[in-house]
Amino acid sequence: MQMTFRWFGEEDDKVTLDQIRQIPNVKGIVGALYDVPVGEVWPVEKIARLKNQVETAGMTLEVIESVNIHDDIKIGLPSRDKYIENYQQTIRNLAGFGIKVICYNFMPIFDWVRTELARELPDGSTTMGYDQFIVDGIDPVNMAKSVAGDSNGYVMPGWEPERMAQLTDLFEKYAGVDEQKLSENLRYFLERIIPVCEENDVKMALHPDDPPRSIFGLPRIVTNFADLKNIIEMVDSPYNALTLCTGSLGENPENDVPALIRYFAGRDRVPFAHVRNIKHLGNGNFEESAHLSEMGSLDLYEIMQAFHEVGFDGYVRPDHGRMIWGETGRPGYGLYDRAIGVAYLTGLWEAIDKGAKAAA
Ligand SMILES: [Mn+2]
Repeated sequence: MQMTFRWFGEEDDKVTLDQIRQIPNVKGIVGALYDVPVGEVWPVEKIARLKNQVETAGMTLEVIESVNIHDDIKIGLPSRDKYIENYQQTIRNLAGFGIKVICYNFMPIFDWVRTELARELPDGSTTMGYDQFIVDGIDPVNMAKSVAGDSNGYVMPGWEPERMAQLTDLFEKYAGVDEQKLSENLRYFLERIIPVCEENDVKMALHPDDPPRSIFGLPRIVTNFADLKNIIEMVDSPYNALTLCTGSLGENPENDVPALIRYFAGRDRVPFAHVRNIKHLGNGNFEESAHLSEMGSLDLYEIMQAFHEVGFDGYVRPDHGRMIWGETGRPGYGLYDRAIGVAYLTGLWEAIDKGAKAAA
């Protein structure tokens, strides 16, 4: 297991690389370029600058989250071929700087969705929550406006204002795209991308949909065991892989997260994992709890045990954290609670690892 931490860049993250370096066990940064429009080639100069910043701070840059997929690829428009060519070139450019994993998602229009970004918990911390009843009753165009106004001045991933302005237009373009069509479009993309990944030793790691179910009538194809199995079989290569996000998959109580880890990480298809807890509140509702097992609905010990059992040596990062100790900033991405998450996951791993060695 290689512990990493997500960082949004000098201009757009209150958390500094120097702070991250002081979290025990964090060796690498999960980064991205945020000023390259979706669909364009990532310029080598900008990748070089990011890598240099991270290495100057004493860490490595081997995981990118995310290189986003242009909607024309997901919709299957003729213009997708141009965007796929650009994506291939971005893979080559990133490989030139030692990038090993690219995290991406294949959700139409929206990235992850929450209905509350600062729900107060009994201990006074705040966290993100999701209420299915609110989502069912909402006009997504208005939802986008409320998120834009409620994220402390930060742009939420996938919720960039310029995209949100085109929301009505996007919904029209997706009108003919059902789950089968979306799935075909993912296959089309992977068939053209994975050979380039194989040549350049970069793994594509698809992040599950969040929440793992259809919302706003849009198709979702990365939600459960059957979906994940279907995806890794579309192109049978270790380079066609998954980002196993315990929180996103765990939002559906029917997903057995340790079993998913044993199956997919056990087949060498999980180069990157997001590990966090989630608390089920019934009727599809949930909130993001602290990482500690007893604070939520997932057993983080069993999750780390499952990774250990299959000899996992990929990259891990704590996922979203709560806002604690008066910290303000990008929802889900403060310093303190994520640092506590790293310490907890690292402690679990050390205990599991030493226990396994003692028993051997
Ligand atoms: Mn995640």
